[in-house]
Amino acid sequence: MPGVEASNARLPNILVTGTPGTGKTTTCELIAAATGARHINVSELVKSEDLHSGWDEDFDSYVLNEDKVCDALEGPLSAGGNIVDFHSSEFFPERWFDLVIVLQTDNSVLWDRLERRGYTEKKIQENVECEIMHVVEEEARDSYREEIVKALPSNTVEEMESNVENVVRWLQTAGPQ
Ligand code: DAT
Repeated sequence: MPGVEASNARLPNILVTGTPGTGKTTTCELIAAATGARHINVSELVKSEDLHSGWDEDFDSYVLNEDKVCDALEGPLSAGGNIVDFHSSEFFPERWFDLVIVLQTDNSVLWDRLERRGYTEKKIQENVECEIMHVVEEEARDSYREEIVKALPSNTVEEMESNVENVVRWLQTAGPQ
C-alpha cells in the first residue's frame, strides 16, 4: 500500500472494515493464508466469547459490548500480526492499526449478496443504504489518520485478488519495525 508506513515496534496490524457483504471475511482469509497473519473475525468472536449484552430484535443483531471486545483483543493486537475483520472501527484504540482497508461494493451487487445470505428485506435495505451513504468509510476516516485509510472496490473476484495482492505486498515491505 504505497505511502503507508508501519511505525510500531511490533508486527503490523490491519483492520479490514466495510458494510456487511463487501467481502471482509473472504479477503481476510486470503490475506491470512498468504502471509500467516492471524485473522480475527470480530463478529464471530462476539458470538463465541459472549462479548455482547444480548440480542437486539429491532436491529436483528447482537448488542456489542465494546469494552469486552477491546479487552479480548488487547493481547493479540499488542503483539501484532493480526488482520481484524469488522464492520465498525471507531471504538478500537487508534494505536492498534497500521493500515485500515475499507471495502466498497456497488449497490446492486451488494443487494444480491445479502439476499443470498438470507437477510430480511429490511436488513438488506439498511445495509445497502449504509453503503450508499459511505457510513463505514466516514467512520474509518474520522477514527484514523487519513494516510492509513484506503478505500478499495470489492465487486468482482479480480478486484478481490488485486486487493489481497496489494495488502500482501504492503505487509511484506512493512515488516516488524
Ligand atoms: P463480509 O465479511 O464483508 O460480510 P463476505 O466475505 O462474507 O463479506 O462475502 C460475502 C459474499 O460475497 C461471499 O459469498 C463472498 C462474496 N464476495 C465478497 N467479495 C466479493 C468480490 N469482491 N467478488 C466476488 N464475490 C465476493
